[in-house]
Amino acid sequence: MEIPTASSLNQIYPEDAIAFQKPRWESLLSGFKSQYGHSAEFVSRSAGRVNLIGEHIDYSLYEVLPMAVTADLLLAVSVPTETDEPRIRIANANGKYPAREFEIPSEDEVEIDATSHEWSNYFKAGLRGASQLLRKKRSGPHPFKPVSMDILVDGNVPQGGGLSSSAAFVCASALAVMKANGQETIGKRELVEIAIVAERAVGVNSGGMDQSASVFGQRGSALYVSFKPHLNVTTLNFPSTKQELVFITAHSMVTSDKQVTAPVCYNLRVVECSIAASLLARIFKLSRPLPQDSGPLGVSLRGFHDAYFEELDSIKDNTKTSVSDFQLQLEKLVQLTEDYLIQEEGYTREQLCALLGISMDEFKTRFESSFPIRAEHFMLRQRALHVFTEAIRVGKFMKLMQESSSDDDSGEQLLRDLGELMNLTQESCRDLYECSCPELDELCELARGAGAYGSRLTGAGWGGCCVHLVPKEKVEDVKKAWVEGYYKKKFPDISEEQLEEAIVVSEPGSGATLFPVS
Ligand code: NG1
Ligand code: MG
Repeated sequence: MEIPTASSLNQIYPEDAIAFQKPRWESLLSGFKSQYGHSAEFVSRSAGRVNLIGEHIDYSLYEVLPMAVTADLLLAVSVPTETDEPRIRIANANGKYPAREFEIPSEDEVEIDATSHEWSNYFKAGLRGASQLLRKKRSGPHPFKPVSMDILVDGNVPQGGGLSSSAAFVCASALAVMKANGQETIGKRELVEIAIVAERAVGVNSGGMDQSASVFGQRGSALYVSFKPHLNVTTLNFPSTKQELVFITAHSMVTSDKQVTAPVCYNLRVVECSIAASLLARIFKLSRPLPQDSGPLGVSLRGFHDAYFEELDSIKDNTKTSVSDFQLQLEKLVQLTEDYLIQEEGYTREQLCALLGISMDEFKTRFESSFPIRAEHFMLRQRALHVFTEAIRVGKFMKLMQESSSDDDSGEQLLRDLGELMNLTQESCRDLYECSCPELDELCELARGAGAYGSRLTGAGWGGCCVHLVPKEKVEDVKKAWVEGYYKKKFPDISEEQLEEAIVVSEPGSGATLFPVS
């Protein structure tokens, strides 16, 4: 499946978005001209996303269910030929981000300082990923030589909002670099795979959900993304119920700066999950070490899951019952976690070294060398319980979506069931994964009180957005509850415009696209 080329905005956006998008694109292209004195040649675009269910399990290689949204990241690009050394000039339509210029090393990797919070790092990550791929593709007698690019960026995915502005930026950048360097056809999966690895260079050991949704987005559909045995994305239709279902996102106005908080939040969770996988493998004396997989640390809970059940099958030990159904396997893993990862208070490094039979040096190499983390206690029990139960919820959500399409009753029960799964996710994120915050909890409570069927944080959490499944006739009630019970109370000076930006009815949008400028 290849990245589509669009010739009109109608191919990218829904009808009612054109009135807003047209002037936005026009101002991007005229802004480009005034910035560089010549016209852009093409626009590369990739989308933000809302995750409906499956939170913090992509890096453990479990399936997730996001959708792309209409908010996106645009890169207007030209390829100037008159420069001596290949170089990048990049500016942003948002004045908050200063213009940058740098040379592209012709053989080495482009350098990214993950410790500095620099907006152009996201472009560099895309550039790095695309260059690696181009080098591989053109390794013959005419090796890859990067071209210069002039770029103007315009993004309207809220930053630090859990709608994945970062992945939209990295994917659109990698796509732009491919196109600028003459790679006219690019596979969607190829683009996603390079973007996943590339984004980690920015300092966060992320999974692959965001890039998958950003690139594969399909107007009107949700996406079912699996990572094992390899990346696979299928579209999933929404059930056709009489009672129309609407997803609304609300921004808590707490910006979660994932890069800054990574050592105690996101990256620490990735490490905890990987340690849990290693420890479970050790406890159950698996005969072989867990295979290296595509997760950020190479050893994932899904890796343990598959190895454990494979081994059960192969020894055909009658005292242990083999389970082939995926959902039952997950339930078994929940039970094993409860029975064997018993330390509610967490595990110290010293305890883990003893339990894993490794030295402190090895522990640090395996779990702490990619990015620094800060923790005294590793909460393996809670994190693994979240991951396994969340994977179960994704399976149930998916099944409900699929089974219901032919259902012609009002669909209320179905929406309630879907909503209930979302509510359980929120509970698990709050209590077991500890990635919510009081503001997100509050927005969820208010929404449920006003008629939402399901409310949960979306994305990494610790701030940012939450997503709500709301029957259409309750949308106004839910908005009112937030405005009066949250926004106006917490931010008395909040403007109408800010409110409009904070509360968004999210429609499933299309993914990465190239747009030639004539
Ligand atoms: P955010 O912070 O919302 O972009 C992150 C990760 C995802 C996934 C979710 C939690 C990146 C690029 N994305 O999303 O891979 O793990 O959190 O489900 O870091
Ligand atoms: Mg992000």
